[in-house]
Amino acid sequence: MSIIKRYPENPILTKDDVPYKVATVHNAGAVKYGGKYLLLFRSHLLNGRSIIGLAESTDGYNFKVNPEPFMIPSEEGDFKLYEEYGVEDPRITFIEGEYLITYSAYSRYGVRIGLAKTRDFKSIERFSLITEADYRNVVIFPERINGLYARLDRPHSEITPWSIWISYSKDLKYWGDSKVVMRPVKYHWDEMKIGPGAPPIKTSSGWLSIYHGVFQTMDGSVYRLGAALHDLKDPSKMLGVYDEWILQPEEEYEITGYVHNVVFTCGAIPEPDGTVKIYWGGADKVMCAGEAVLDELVSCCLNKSRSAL
Ligand code: BMA
Repeated sequence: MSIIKRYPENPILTKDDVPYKVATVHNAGAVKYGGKYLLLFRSHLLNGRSIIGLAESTDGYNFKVNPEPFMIPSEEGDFKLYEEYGVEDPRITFIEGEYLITYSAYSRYGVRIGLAKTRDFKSIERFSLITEADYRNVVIFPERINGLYARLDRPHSEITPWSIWISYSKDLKYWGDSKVVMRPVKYHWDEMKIGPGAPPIKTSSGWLSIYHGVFQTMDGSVYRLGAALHDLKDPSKMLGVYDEWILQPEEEYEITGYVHNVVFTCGAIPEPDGTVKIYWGGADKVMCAGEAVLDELVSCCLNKSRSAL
């Protein structure tokens, strides 16, 4: 049996649930806010560029989409320049009273990461562009570690398959002390590239990271999800990387869509009962949800680990 139990009524959101014109609903960041579950989801417009919408729910499965988009490309300054082609794949971290949203900003200059902040999911302040080009998948830890903000990210490189790195910051603006923490493994389900998925979740055994891994086939790339555990005090240290995937495209809505054979997560919500709700885009077209037990994911990482580097 799969370690992630799919919600039986998946998909939980499709373009038909969106009151404005979009082609897809996928790759949503997720958070609990004011007793509700919120998703910030990506949608392709009919020109192929992406914007971000907001949906809310009382049970984490039945969502209602706001009448207006939440984030569209900025009209101001540097953000305007670097968001020209769209904003994609938001991740949300609650830290010190604020919700931090990291998102991919696309432009003629490549893809880089923007950081925006909100306290109420109504107004949003674009804070800074926190990478140069050729980065995606930035997730910020929900606590400072040794006094510093910490993030996982995925730079693009020609020399090694795209890997997961860690960096630190005093102010969320300037990042450094970067180190590679995890690499794809040759002839393995994640051999082509990996990237952080949901922001890390604190458990008593370590920071649990749900990431995506890609395998290239004669029929294109297959996106799956995996799990890894980082040391609580020094998250650059890997305690284990589960050898097997935890989710792969199996249902019709994951196999066929805008891009076939994709499950891609940007958010997961830990619950007080030790379960975690995981949200993923199915085939870059719809939003799906499922549930897992945190302890089980942690023991997979600790008991059946492949090498991290
Ligand atoms: C990645 C990103 C994701 C997308 C995935 C599968 O490179 O563009 O947003 O879900 O490809 O198409």
